Amino acid sequence: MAPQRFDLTGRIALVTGSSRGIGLALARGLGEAGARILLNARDAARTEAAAQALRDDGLDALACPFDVTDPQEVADGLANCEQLMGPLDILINNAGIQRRGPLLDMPEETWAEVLDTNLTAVFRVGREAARRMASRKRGKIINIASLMSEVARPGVAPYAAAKGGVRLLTRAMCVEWAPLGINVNAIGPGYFATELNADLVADATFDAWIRARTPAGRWGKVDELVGAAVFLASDAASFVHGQVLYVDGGVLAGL
Ligand code: GCO
Repeated sequence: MAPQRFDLTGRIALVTGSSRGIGLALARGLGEAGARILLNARDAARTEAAAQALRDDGLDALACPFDVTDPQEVADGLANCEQLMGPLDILINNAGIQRRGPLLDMPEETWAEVLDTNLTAVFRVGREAARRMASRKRGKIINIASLMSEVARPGVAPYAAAKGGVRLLTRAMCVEWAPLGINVNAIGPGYFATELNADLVADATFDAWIRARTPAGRWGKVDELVGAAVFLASDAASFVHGQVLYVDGGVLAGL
């Protein structure tokens, strides 16, 4: 039995972009730690299917679909979340997209789409959640950054720019919202075998490069991110503020 400090029993958590991949794994993990889970994605049917799968496994989960890139949908969505389940204790800002291509040829709309989803939406959903949490002087916000909050590689400039922004937005949120009783931190995943990276996993050359570049010698498994999320969402991290916890198999540790 985990010590009380890691217990999330009764805490209400919203995870954006949680119909699959890292978001779904984090939602499941918070649920297994006792939290009541609100799943979110744009696709209502897929979000409901994911919530049903968690309920089938005995977890307390509901679907709350909305588009994190639409300000009105975010405002209405957070209100709906609290009507569905109650006051929000935990937000994981996970929703994100990847659009790869050479920066020289990067279309304006591609750049804007990535920055809007991966950075501006973190601000937008975070602001809405923080307004609610501040009234209760209590809350946990966990932004999903990336090892690309620190380093880049060719072909992912908008993603890296956005995730670099998430690192400093996390600190900006911290310095304004810690006095309001809200812990804001981030998790920085390394390379994980998810739908977002399916093409990379299938590319034998990239797969070999990542395995050689990662001291742990392999891709991460999405459930290996759960411990960091439960820790940052729990009372065990009550004095942890403004940090990015990298879960990257050691990639950022060396050349
Ligand atoms: C890529 C990948 C990365 C991943 C990685 C870092 O094209 O290099 O999509 O951007 O997101 O898991 O978070």
